[in-house]
Amino acid sequence: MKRLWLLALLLPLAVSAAWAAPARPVKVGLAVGVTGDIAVYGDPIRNGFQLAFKQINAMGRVRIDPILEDTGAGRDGAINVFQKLIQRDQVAAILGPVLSAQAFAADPLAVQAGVPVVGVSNTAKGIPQIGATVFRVSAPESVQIPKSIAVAKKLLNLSKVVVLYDNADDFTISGYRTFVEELQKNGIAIADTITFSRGDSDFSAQLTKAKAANPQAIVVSALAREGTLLLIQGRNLGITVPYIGGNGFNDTNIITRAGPAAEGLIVGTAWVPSAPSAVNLKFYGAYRDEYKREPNQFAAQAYTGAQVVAEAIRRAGLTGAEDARTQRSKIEQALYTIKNIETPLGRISIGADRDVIQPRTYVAVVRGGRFVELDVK
Ligand code: 1QQ
Repeated sequence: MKRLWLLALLLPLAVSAAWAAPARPVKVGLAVGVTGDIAVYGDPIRNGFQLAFKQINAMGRVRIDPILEDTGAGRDGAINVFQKLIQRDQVAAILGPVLSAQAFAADPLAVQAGVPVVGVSNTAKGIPQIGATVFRVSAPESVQIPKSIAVAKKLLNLSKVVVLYDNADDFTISGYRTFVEELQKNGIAIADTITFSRGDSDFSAQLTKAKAANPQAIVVSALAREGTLLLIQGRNLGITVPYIGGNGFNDTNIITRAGPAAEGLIVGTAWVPSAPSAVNLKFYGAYRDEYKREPNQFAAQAYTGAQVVAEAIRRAGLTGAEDARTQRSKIEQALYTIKNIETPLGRISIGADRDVIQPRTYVAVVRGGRFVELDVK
């Protein structure tokens, strides 16, 4: 009798404890290119995701099963991974893919299936406009480039540049167009516009032409591999003027590889290690402990994307028992409610247009082998 009494007393406790942490984890797909020439982005992105989900699951308010799939560096790889995650794994949401070009190719599959996608590194124009389930936390180049050009103009007293861009990638083409608009708005003359294509390795013809135009700076819209080669080969050809790069240059590997040729490079960035918020300090320290290296912008954005998806899952009240369709539509709705949440990128919101609203972004210059925040008043 006494025992029964005890059971009656403890049963509600046991039941509510079971309800507090969802019975089944919610599956979230991570579509990341960790091989090929975009691994410089994919590595820190994967790390940022995995660190965030480890911490989130340890806190126990939601349970998430992150499923990592390597897209490689191309469009087809991204399409295959999206198909697998959506159909085989029945994921509730997808984080990724790395490149805007991959997002334009693969995100429509998720839109079709009603699966929310949160981009963490896509910065071309038009990403959330791919469809009603596509969101992003990565500040677009249309927000970043105007700041880099304004700062570079003041710092270098710019009146004449050459523009070099990769005409075979959606992000680099989009960035190129934004650079041109901003240069024109600022009255900076474009002495020459020179193209190359993703996969090229010898840029001597382009750089010789650029040098001949005698610019004060070289504006470059490129991904990391080509961007690094442009820095190195430019320096070898005697180009000493600074480069102004887009988001593709946002990684310290470029400095490690290009060495002194990276000095003076100016880049807009969504994250700086020194951002003093408690969330950023916690992220920075935990990342260094886990991976024995500094995080970068891509890691910080990935961590933020994971936080945003987890918060949407929490707000949607998912237990893990719902069917995938219900989970997907509830997460999609909850993503619109993300306002002013504390992340390593600062206090960000998701706008009605599904794009990130990030109050503070930065411009950095490479000095002494490090990215240094530029604050030109
Ligand atoms: C894009 C980018 C690249 C630099 C991805 C890391 O911003 O493709 O949109």
